[in-house]
Amino acid sequence: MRLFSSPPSPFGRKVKMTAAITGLIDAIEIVQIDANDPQSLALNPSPIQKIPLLELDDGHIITDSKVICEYLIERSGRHEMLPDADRIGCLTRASVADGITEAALLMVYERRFRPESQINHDWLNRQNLKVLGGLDWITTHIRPVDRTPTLDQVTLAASLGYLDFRFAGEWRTRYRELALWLTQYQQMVPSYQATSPDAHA
Ligand SMILES: N[C@@H](CCC(=O)N[C@@H](CS)C(=O)NCC(=O)O)C(=O)O
Repeated sequence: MRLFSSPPSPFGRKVKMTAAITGLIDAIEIVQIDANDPQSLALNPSPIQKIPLLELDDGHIITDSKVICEYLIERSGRHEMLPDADRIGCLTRASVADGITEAALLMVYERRFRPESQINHDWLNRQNLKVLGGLDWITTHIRPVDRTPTLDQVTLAASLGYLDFRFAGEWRTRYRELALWLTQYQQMVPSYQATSPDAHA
């Protein structure tokens, strides 16, 4: 299998952590996509030019990080990552964590792709409210880290890691419980450190 991703991608990080936890990481070749290099971008078979994308050995593609993670969980048989008894709850918490990441990513893109004079501060504020609303909600819904983390926990860790990476960890002052939660996650899940944007995983 080939995973098209890039070190800073929070969605790619989620998939890499899931691959490590499910024991499938060694079956995956990682193809680094450089968003600033058109030749590199052309390598990605995604029809919508997004990463991460997983290409199977038979050429089929799987897009969207949540779908890729579900595939890896299914293929590995590690169903405790997405327990039947709480499947919808787990996917909902994962969706809120993904929503935090999406809003944060839109804020990064707003500054990256517009000249300073055209940056829409109302839009930035709107996205920031989604980040804060998501963090508020997830604070009261996330569970302590298990020995095998569940998909929502992996998703949240990738999301908080992205806020650390792109927003200098500003969230930590207001969300101390989540900061503690992330410390525990980091201690229990070695692939968190291994997939840090700085580790070029
Ligand atoms: N819902 C998608 C989001 C993927 C996504 O937005 N990836 C970003 C990089 S982290 C991307 O490909 N951005 C390029 C673009 O939107 O053109 C997923 O979970 O995989």
